[in-house]
Amino acid sequence: MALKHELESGTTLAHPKQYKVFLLNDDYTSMDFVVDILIGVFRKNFHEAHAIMMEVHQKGRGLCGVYPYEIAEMKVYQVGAMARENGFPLKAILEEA
Ligand code: TYC
Repeated sequence: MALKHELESGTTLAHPKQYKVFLLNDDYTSMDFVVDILIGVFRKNFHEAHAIMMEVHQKGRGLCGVYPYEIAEMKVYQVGAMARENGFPLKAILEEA
């Protein structure tokens, strides 16, 4: 739906869909590695990263950020690649926001 200012100004602004990126829990990835991923890939500070990691650990998944599709997809890919390089099964998924 067009925004009010778009209707009033006669312009159409692009507002691409946003995608949520979630980390998934597993039994093997170290807590420290998940915190490092949240800081390095999702730009969280240590406090936020630790809280998200614990939420994933306790609830099964946790929201890491909301991005345009191409950015969300790249973050999912980076998590998978860094996890594989470090021998962990850690996985991220995306979902339409
Ligand atoms: N459950 C893992 C452990 O006990 C920690 C963990 C947290 C793994 C978050 C993945 O996305 C994850 N070592």
